[in-house]
Amino acid sequence: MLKTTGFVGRRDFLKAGATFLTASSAALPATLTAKGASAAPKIPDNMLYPGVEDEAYGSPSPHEAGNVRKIFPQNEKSTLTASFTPLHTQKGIITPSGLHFGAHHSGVPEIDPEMHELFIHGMTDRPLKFTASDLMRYPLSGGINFLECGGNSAPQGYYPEAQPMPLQYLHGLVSGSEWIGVPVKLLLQEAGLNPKAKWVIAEGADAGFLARSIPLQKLLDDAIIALYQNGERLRPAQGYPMRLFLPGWEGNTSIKWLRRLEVTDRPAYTREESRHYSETLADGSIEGFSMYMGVKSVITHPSAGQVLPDKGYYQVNGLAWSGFGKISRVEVSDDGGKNWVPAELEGPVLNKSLTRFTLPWRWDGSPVRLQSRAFDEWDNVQPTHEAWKSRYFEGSRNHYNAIQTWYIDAQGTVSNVF
Ligand SMILES: Nc1nc2c(c(=O)[nH]1)N[C@H]1C(S)=C(S)[C@@H](COP(=O)(O)O)O[C@H]1N2
Ligand SMILES: [Mo]
Repeated sequence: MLKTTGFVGRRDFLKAGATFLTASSAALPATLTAKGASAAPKIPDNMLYPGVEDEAYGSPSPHEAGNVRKIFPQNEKSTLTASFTPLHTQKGIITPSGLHFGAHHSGVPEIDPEMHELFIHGMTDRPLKFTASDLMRYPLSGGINFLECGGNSAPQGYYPEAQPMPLQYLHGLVSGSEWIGVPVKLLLQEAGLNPKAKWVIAEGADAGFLARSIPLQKLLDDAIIALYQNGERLRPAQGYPMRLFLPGWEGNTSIKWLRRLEVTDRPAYTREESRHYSETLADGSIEGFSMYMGVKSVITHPSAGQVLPDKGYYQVNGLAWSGFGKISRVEVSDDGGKNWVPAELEGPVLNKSLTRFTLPWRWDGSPVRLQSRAFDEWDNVQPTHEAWKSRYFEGSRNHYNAIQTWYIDAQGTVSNVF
């Protein structure tokens, strides 16, 4: 077991058991050392009277009112709004629907589900149209997947200096949900595909006519017209009554409020794929149709915006994901990437899904550089910040997936550094 750093391997942790905890108990918060637990607990007031009635649609405890998204509002130059998921509070691979990140180029349209129709037309044997209730009659399928904006973590790629931002602003344009809907393949088969068809133009019913060209193959593979998110109908901001959902692909291609799938033999080069979501490489050439979201991870605790109250024992944990498939392993370092220790993958490790990782760690109180790097089942690995920068032209910001470094100073303040 590598012991140059403060990480405690899972096996060592279990073997040492109580010894480890006692040895470090000086650094444990009072609640963990169970001081005064020998006396029976006092009966609190809330046990003396029955509580209040439940609500028809449940809501979080008022004591958790601070657990909200941060909104980047529309301004005089742009109708884009973005809302950032509080990743630092999320424990688990599913983001509560009310905390799912949002990216809306022209606001959230108000749509009556009875009036909204999806048209499938173009190079098909017959055109088709569906309301959401028509789609409900098909067999539904889907899975637990992440959704990430191509512009997530943009400040890291864009600015020459690391910005003093919390985790939520730096990386909060990714979330996890269970998405359920109709496989697009079923609908395309029913429409009958012209053998020369290669692309499908997907268009949303918002004021910006947001549209993307999608290779037909993806739609025949694992794409769905999502109707449900986390067990209930989509929220308006997530595309109610129906959205395209493309597991693992750039968030922008999962067209919300989907109204049209036009089957063609060539891409349309829409605004979103020529201007907004194409990348300029270091040599000045343009990389278009960069659909897959790369392998990525971030330590969510400790993370920028947090302060470690004291030296001693902490459970380092975070989230990893890859648009190509399953996460195979995550390694962590507390010496700026000289030594790497394997973290434990916790809970289900699913295809194109957020995946939890964790490792016990003892902080000795000296300044450290804490990092994680994820690998996926295809052996893709996260690049360093420098390697990422050298691939792209100055000022690029999309598809940033480099290793995140959190600097913890002697006071325990965690901040973003390169
Ligand atoms: N019609 C339409 N679809 C859209 C968008 C939009 O503004 N309009 N935003 C896109 C972008 S940039 C992203 S990252 C995802 C965000 O989905 P979410 O808001 O459900 O998180 O939806 C995509 N689909
Ligand atoms: Mo996006």
